[in-house]
Amino acid sequence: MKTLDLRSDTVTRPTPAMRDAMVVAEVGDDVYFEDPTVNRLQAVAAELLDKQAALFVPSGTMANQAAIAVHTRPGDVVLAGENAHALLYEGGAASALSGVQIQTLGSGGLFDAGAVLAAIHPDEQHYAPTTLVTVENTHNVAGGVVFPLDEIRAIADAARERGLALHMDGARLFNAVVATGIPAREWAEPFDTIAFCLSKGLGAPVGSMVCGDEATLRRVHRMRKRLGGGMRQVGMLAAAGLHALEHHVARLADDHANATRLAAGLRELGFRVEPEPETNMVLFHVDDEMAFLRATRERDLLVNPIRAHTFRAVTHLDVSAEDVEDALERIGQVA
Ligand code: TLP
Repeated sequence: MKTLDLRSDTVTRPTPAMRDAMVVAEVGDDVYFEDPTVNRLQAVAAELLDKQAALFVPSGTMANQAAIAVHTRPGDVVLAGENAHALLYEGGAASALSGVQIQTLGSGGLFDAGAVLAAIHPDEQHYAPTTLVTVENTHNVAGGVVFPLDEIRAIADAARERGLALHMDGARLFNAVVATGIPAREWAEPFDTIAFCLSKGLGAPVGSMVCGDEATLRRVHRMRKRLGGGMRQVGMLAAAGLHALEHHVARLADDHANATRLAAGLRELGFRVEPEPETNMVLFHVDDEMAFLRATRERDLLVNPIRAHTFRAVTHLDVSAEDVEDALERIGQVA
């Protein structure tokens, strides 16, 4: 039986065409700025997001943490949505490496400008300075929800007025782009830094980008070095990223359609699906998580529990429309 892996869009394997592009990539020592393929990827990313500069980093975690480090000082407060990846799933890096506290706002990954204004600490000795707002778009455990651009703009206005910096964890920014038709540069405009991943829905084996103005990116660059992320002949990985940006953005619409079909099928089987999928993730309710996990694993179907009674299924490059029907059939056998 074919293993159906719906744990995450991180599990994709490079396509034959992507592997071909990797094999023939020109390379050089990127610490000397001499890898032409990395340089091209960085130029393409900066252009796409209409920012002055972009930097190739090994992971989404490093992208977020390098950005948090340059926007803050130890002791500061960073505002973020509920269950932000940078808070829950980055090994405690924000506190361990930058010495900041993350304060969450709103629910389901979303919050509004009023919540930001209400949370900002007064400039008084008792309080830690609030210096950064981060927005996760789309959200990894709230069900791939898109953060509405109007709300982002209102948050950015409020944050700027109070002197806060803005960072977007856009690990799945291109899912938001494809779901809304709003170009990446419009999403990026309100932010000082934007991180996006090549290794999620875009299907590259590794790599993320941090984009922003030149002065900020010089500081991110030093932070990447400090974190051990200075890489050498990584043009082969950058080639995968370039291939992904060229060939795997529009096809995210297929993942979204597959997620919508999966949600409908799960409902037909009697599952409560919430929220309605907007992108490539489906969250569904299960009473007995352990029994469900065991029964699905026995049928070579992989899905992750993400909190009590809730499973996450993610569609991606290696999951076809037929695979979705197959997954529904296997779930039907255990439901
Ligand atoms: N998310 C992974 C897990 O770590 C939970 C997943 O399967 O969703 N930002 C967001 C919004 C993410 O979802 C992730 C990975 C990251 C950052 C970190 O990226 P990597 O894994 O490249 O460090």
